[in-house]
Parts: sequence; structure tokens; C-alpha cells
Amino acid sequence: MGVVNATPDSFSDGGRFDTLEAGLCHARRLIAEGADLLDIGGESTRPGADPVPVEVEIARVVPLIAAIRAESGVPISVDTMKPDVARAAVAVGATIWNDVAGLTAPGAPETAAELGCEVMLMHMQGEPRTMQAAPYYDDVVAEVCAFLGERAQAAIAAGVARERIWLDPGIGFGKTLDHNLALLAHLDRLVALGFPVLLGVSRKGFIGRLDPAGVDAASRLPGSLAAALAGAAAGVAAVRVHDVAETRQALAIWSAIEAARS
Ligand code: HH2
Repeated sequence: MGVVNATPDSFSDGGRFDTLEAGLCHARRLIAEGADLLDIGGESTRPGADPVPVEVEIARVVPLIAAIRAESGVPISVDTMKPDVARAAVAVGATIWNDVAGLTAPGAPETAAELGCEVMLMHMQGEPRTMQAAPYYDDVVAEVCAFLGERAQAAIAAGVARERIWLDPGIGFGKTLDHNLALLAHLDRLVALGFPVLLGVSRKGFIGRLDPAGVDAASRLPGSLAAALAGAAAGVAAVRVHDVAETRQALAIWSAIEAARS
């Protein structure tokens, strides 16, 4: 999954793709690099980010999704916590709702069922503005698995087909370095819930905390690849990345080695 942030303030690429032309150029590039799907977001969820009004978010993502859809059949997800934004995105061709709040907004599961789209349910403790203030868990892996299992059941109860549901542990969303590492070390437990798992580690802050040379988001590609491969080894179905070509190469080499085992 290649990321196109149509935002002025995303942590790794904020402001680079926030005009329609720049967003479309970036989408074309990710498609050419081999992205299997594109994730379009109009609200930054980086730690400390303020919420964006619904009309602003719609104005950022809808023209871009429509423009991509006009020239490519690549599957498109919309990265939003708001049912009205998901509705507007699906109307112009998005087929997946990527919700970092796990369909917890009022009416979200019902909207997803009505739209008939796939849903990606992510775990987040708190909300972006404050989530890194003091994350706390007794058992982070058990709690994230329980939350995601419960959100999947809520989606199914509202009418979302089971085979349209993905789960995502939400690396960096209300989690300390130790929480992130515990989740990455035990991804197999999330995979065991029986839904495809999406993993977002690309350029995230935990990489900079483990390696001082990765202090800037743009210098975290090697760590991003290492974490993506750890995810692949644990059986995740997709990785959400900024660097599609590099990730594809890393995954291709890893898979070839795995295939040669048998
Ligand atoms: N991470 C980000 C945003 N959306 N969605 C899912 N499902 N999983 C993730 O890990 C995830 C996500 C944060 O990354 P980015 O989009 O680059 O930054 P920002 O939120 O600042 O736009």
C-alpha cells in the first residue's frame, strides 16, 4: 500500500503532495513503482496533530481520488476517521475505508456496511492530539488484539461482510517504544485472529528512537524495510509504505529466499 498524504502537515512528507497536481504525480509514481493499492489521506494523524474540519478533508481527498480513478484501476483506500469523508471518497471510486479509529465514530460501522466497502480497522489509544502523552497498557498485545477483535465483531454486527475486514495494530498510535516492539514481536497473535493484517511502520518515530541516525523521518528507510520484513515473516498481508519500489525489492528478495526453503 503506497501512501499519498494530501495534507500540509504529515510527519514524513507533509506539504509535498498537498496540491491536486502534486498528489496525482506522486500517485502515478507509486503506481509505476508497483503499488498494489494507494492510501489517500487528508488529515494528519501524527502525534500532536489537530483535527481537520470535514469539508476541508473532503476538499483535499475527493478531487485526488477522482483524478486517480479517471486514469487507473488501482484500488484506492481513504484514510479517514469520519463517516462523511468515507462516503464522499467511495462516491468517487475509493473501495476501502482505512480508519485509524477502528470505526468508533458514531454511525461508522453502519456507514461502512451501507457503502459495501472493505474496512481497515486500526488500534489507537486516545486521539492523535494527545496519544503520545502517557500511553499505558497492562498487556499491550492482548489489549490490541482484544480491541481489534471487538471492532471486527461490531462491524460484522452492523452488516460488514467478514471477508471485507482487515486489522492493523497501529504502530506509533498511543504506544511507547516498548509497546511498538512488543506488537512487532508478536504480530503472529494478531494474524491468528483470522483477518488479513495491514502493518504501518514506514518512517515511524520508533526507528529514530532505536537509531539516532534516523532522527529525520526521511532517513528511516532502512529501518522501515527491516520492520516491513519482520511483518512479512509474521504473515501480515500488506504493508503501508512511503517507499514503494524499495519495499517491493526487499519483499521480493525475502520471498525468494523463503520459497527456496521448500
Ligand atoms: N499510519 C499513519 C496514517 N495512517 N493507517 C493505518 N491503517 N496504519 C498506520 O500505521 C497508519 C495509518 C501515519 O503515517 P503518515 O500517513 O505518513 O503520516 P500522517 O498521519 O502524519 O499523515
